[in-house]
Amino acid sequence: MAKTTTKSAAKAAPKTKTVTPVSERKSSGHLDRRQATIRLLGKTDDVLIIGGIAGAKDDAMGAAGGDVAHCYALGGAMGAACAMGLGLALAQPTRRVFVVTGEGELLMNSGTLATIGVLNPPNLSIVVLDNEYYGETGYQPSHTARGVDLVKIAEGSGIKATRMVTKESELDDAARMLRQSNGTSFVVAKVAPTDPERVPHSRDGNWQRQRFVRTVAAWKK
Ligand SMILES: Cc1ncc(C[n+]2csc(CCOP(=O)(O)OP(=O)(O)O)c2C)c(N)n1
Repeated sequence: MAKTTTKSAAKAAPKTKTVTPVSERKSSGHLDRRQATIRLLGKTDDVLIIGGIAGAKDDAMGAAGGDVAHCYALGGAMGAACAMGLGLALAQPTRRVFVVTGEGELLMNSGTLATIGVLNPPNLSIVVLDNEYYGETGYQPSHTARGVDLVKIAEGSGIKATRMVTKESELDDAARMLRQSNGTSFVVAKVAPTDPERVPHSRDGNWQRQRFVRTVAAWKK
């Protein structure tokens, strides 16, 4: 009897991805995600950046000038961005470390904020791009669309320098706080649920990791 191979089964039942059309996406956020990231991070030559899964990594790379060595862009490891940023900030206390993450990713591992609040590295700056959707997987509404407030979770975790940014006029002040705070800083930017502009980048995670590690080591000297 002929066996059904995985390949032919996949052919018989093609994967479908339902995406909520842009016109049906409702969010309280209006900021342009890429422009907000650029304004919040500012000049990035002298900082280390962890770009979270999905659109956040494109926005992080977009703000950093592309697929550059000092920006580590996550793929697949949802929930890891803030934890990686924390480890990096502790290991590199003389460098500013930016984490750019989506609210969906942070919701997956929001307990990390408690550890960040306790350890409180002053060189760690976290930017959450909150579009109130799990965009990458088709724009399913996330918990922040239903009242969950990540700024309050950060504050309850002991992070003192926090800001919710909803308007362009609030970006510069938030950017200053991200650079100048004497403890970990945390900004949620309420962004519009538009598709993030993709940035071409290497998908070889091992190569990317090695490039990032080499950059950190070279900067240390
Ligand atoms: C453990 C795990 N669960 C689910 C996924 C699938 N996944 C990838 S990105 C994503 C949504 C990310 O949402 P958010 O961080 O809000 O970013 P957005 O796409 O909205 O910019 C999901 C559910 C994953 N990669 N890993």
